[in-house]
Amino acid sequence: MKATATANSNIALVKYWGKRDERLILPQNSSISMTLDGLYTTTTAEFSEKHRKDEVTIDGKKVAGEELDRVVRQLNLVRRLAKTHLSAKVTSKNNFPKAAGLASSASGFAALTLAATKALGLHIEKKELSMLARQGSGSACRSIYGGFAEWVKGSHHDGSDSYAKQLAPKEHWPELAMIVSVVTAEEKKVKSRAGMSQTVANSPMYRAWLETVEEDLKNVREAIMERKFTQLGTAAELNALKMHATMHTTTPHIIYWQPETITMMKEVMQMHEEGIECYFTIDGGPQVKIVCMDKNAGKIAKRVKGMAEVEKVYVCHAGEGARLSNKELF
Ligand code: 2P0
Repeated sequence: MKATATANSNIALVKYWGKRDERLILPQNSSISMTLDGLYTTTTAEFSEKHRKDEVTIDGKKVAGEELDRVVRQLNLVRRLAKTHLSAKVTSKNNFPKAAGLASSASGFAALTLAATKALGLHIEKKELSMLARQGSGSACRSIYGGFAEWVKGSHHDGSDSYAKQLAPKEHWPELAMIVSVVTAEEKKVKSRAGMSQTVANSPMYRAWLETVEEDLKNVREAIMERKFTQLGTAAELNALKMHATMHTTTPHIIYWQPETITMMKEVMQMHEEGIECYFTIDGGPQVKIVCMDKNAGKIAKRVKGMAEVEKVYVCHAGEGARLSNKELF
C-alpha cells in the first residue's frame, strides 16, 4: 500500500496553451516536449487505515487550500479505479524550485500518479497512466515518457483519445541540450491554469495561435525525428513567442517576463549572432530555457552563469520517463 516514484520535468517545444475542457483537462492544441534529466520530483504515497485523512507534504511543508485540493482530486481518481476509500499520506520532494515556471506540476503529478496507482496495486499501461496524470495537470501526461513526447489533443468529449505518446527515447538525440536558468525563484502570481483560461476567453491573438500551431507541430516533430537542430530551435522559439503574444494581449494582460528575462533573451540572440547557435523558450514564468547542441552547452552555461540576473543554471539533456523508485521519503 506504499510506493515511491520519480518523474522528470518536461519543457514544451510546442506549448500546450488553452483548454477545451477544464474539468477533464483537455487541450485546444497538441503539444510536444523534451523530458529533462536534470529536474525531477520524487513522491512517496501510502494508503492506510491509520491515515484519518489525506495528508500532503511538498518540499518539507504541509500543503493546504487549493494545492491540497488538487492532490486530493488526483488521489480520488486513483481510489475510484482501485475501489477503495483509504486515505493517503503523500510526501514529495523537488530538486528545483516549484511553481516558478520550471514545470513542477508536470513532474509532480506524473510522480504522484505513478506512486499512487502502484501503492494501490493497479497495473496501468503508460497510455492510461498518461491520461490519468493529464487530469492532475495537463503537462504531466508528457512526463510519463522519457526523451521526446507528444500530447495528442484528441477530439472525444470524455478525453479517451487525449494522451501522451513517445516520439523518440532519450538515446535518440543525446547531442541536444537544454540549459535552464533561474532568474527569480519566487512562485509566480498568476498560475498557468488561470492565465490559460483567460487567454482562451479574450485574447484576440488566440485564434492565430490555433491557426498556426499545427505548422509548428509538424516542424518540431520532423526536426526531432530527423535531428534537425536549426529547424527545431527556430520553430520552438517562434512557438514560445506566439504563446506569450496571446498572454500579452489578454485583458487584463499577463506578462510573465521580468527585466531579467528580456536580458537573457537578448543574450541568447547575441550568442547566436556570434556563431554559437542557440534558441530560447519561455513558459508560464520568467525563466529562460536555452536550446543548444551539447558541444556548445558548457560555453553557453558559463556565459549565462556569469550574468548578474541569473541565480542558478541547470544543464539538461533528454531524460527518463516516470519510474518506480526504492528511495522512500518516509
Ligand atoms: C506547456 N505550460 O506546454 C505549457 C507552456 C505552461 C506554458 O503546461 O492547468 O500546469 O495543470 O493543465 O500543465 C503549464 O500548465 O496546467 C503548462 P494545468 P499546467 O508546458
